[in-house]
Formats: sequence, C-alpha cells, structure tokens
Amino acid sequence: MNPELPEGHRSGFVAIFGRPNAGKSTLLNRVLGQKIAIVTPKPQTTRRRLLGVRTDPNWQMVFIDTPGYHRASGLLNERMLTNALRALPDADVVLWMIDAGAGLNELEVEIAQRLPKKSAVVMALNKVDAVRKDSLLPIIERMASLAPGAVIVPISARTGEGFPVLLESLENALPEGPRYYNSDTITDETERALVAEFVREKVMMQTRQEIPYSVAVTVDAFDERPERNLCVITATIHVERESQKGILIGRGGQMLKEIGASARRDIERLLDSRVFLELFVRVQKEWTKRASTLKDFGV
Ligand SMILES: Nc1nc2c(ncn2[C@@H]2O[C@H](COP(=O)(O)OP(=O)(O)OP(=O)(O)O)[C@@H](O)[C@H]2O)c(=O)[nH]1
Ligand SMILES: [Mg+2]
Repeated sequence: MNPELPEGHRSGFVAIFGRPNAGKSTLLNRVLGQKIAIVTPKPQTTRRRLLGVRTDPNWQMVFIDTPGYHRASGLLNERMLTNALRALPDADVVLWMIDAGAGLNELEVEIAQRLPKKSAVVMALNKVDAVRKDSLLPIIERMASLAPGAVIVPISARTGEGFPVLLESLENALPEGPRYYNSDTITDETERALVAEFVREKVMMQTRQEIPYSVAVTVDAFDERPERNLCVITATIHVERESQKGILIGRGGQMLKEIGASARRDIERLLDSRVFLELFVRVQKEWTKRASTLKDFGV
C-alpha cells in the first residue's frame, strides 16, 4: 500500500449496471465531473465497458460503465450483453440502477440471481426528478425484496439530487485497499477512442429508426498542433447500407455538417483545444453481424 495514504484508505471497482437508458453513463459523467461517456435518449447507447476513476484523499473508486442488460438478439446485442456481464465478477460493488419511470419486472428477478455473491450491492433509483414522489415507494419495496441487504438510494443523475448520499453509500461499501490509478487519472481510454464515441453520440442523436444502431465510428487521423492550439481530426462513420449513407450525408451535406459541428464542440471541451474535424461516411455491409468488424470497431 502506498505509504502516503491515510490509514483505512478504501478502494475498489464499482460496476454500474442496469437496463438500457437507466442513466448509467449520465451517472458516470456526474461522478467524474466531466463528460467521457456518451449519453442519448435512445436505449443501447453504450456498447462496451468504459472505465472512470474518482479519487478522494480517503478513497478511490474505479467505475465501470456497462451496456444496458436486455434480452439480446443479434451478434452486436449479444456482444453488448456479454460486455455488461463481464464487468460483474471483478466488481467490489455492483451499482444497480433502476429507472423510476420504467420500474422493474421479471428481467430484474433474473438479473438479481446473476449478481456475484461476493459483491456489495448498492441500488440507485434514478430519474426521481421525472416521476411523482408517491410512485417511488412501491418500486423501492420491490427493489428491497430483489436484493435483500442492498442499500437503496433515490437519485437524479441528471440534476444531482441524492448524489452525495449515493457517493457516501458507495464509499461505505468499499473494502480497504490501495490506489489502483494515479490520483489525476480519470479514464484509461485514449483521446482518439473518446472522440470516436463523441461523434457516434451525435449521429445517434440526429438519426432515427435503425440508423443509430447501424453506426460505428473510427478515428483515422489525430494530429495535434499545440503551437496553434489546434487538433486536426479525421473520422469515418461506418454504416451498413448505401441508403443510410445518403441519409447521414443529407441534402447538400447538411446532416453531416450538423453532426460535425456538434461533435466538434464536445471534442474541443474534451481536448481543451481548437479542433478541425473532418468526417467521412463509408458503407461496411452487415458490419454488425460479423465478429471481425465488431472487433475492428472496438465492440
Ligand atoms: N429525467 C432524467 N433523465 C435522465 C436522468 N439520468 C439520465 N437521464 C436521461 O436518460 C437517457 C439515457 O441516459 P444514459 O446515461 O445514456 O443511459 P444509460 O443507462 O447509459 O443507457 P445505455 O448506454 O443505453 O445502457 C438520457 O436521455 C439521459 O439524459 C435523470 O436522473 N433524470
Ligand atoms: Mg450508457
């Protein structure tokens, strides 16, 4: 253990687990006080595990944001479910998020049985800002019966309501341990990988139906020019069909221009630099159905 750490220093891995759209990635960004995880109103936004670290003088929490659990069909969805479940065995604490507007059903009963026995469970009842307070009690009772002994905290990841209580509950659930990461580490993701995700977020926001789920983004060039406070980035948006490419580019390139402009704003904040972002669209037939392309696209 690092000798400068206070006695009783706590640390551990916190797996953020829940259905698609429960607000897991919103919570991760709140934990970190900055955006690294993409968030959209559409379910199944997060495709793979994403690590975020928060360090306090007395503790360090290593959060793993995961894809939402669901009944998977299709290779991409199955891979996303596997990515979520794989985070569980390593978790000291499972932070199970329930959307107060959606409640829980048989799927949660099944999930409760899959939780690792050795992990502590903290349940967050999220989006309490969006529902009537008197609808919460029945859900809390069901949550308590699903995971006896779990701490239950009503929160709003969006407004921050209840968040300090949640953080304290997580701290109490951590075992004693060392710092696993430097105190200034926020994530182990590369800037390139975060940039690709930020572009994918804007594509998901701007498109409908199957297109949000048919898109992968790769960063082809990432050229930092600190003397000009500029970063020149080229990225490709991969789609499955020619028709999707047409929609993404839009009339006179308008759609692609809007995606680029909103992604650039987020990327500039992330890199704290001016950004020149050039986007291309490319058809990769049936990439969501092939293991090799899923691997190329980091899913
Ligand atoms: N009203 C309200 N909306 C929220 C809250 N937390 C998240 N949201 C919204 O819920 C939607 C989904 O949020 P995400 O953070 O992407 O959810 P997620 O659990 O990561 O979803 P997946 O990655 O698809 O599994 C977004 O539109 C968020 O803005 C909350 O506390 N209150
Ligand atoms: Mg997410």
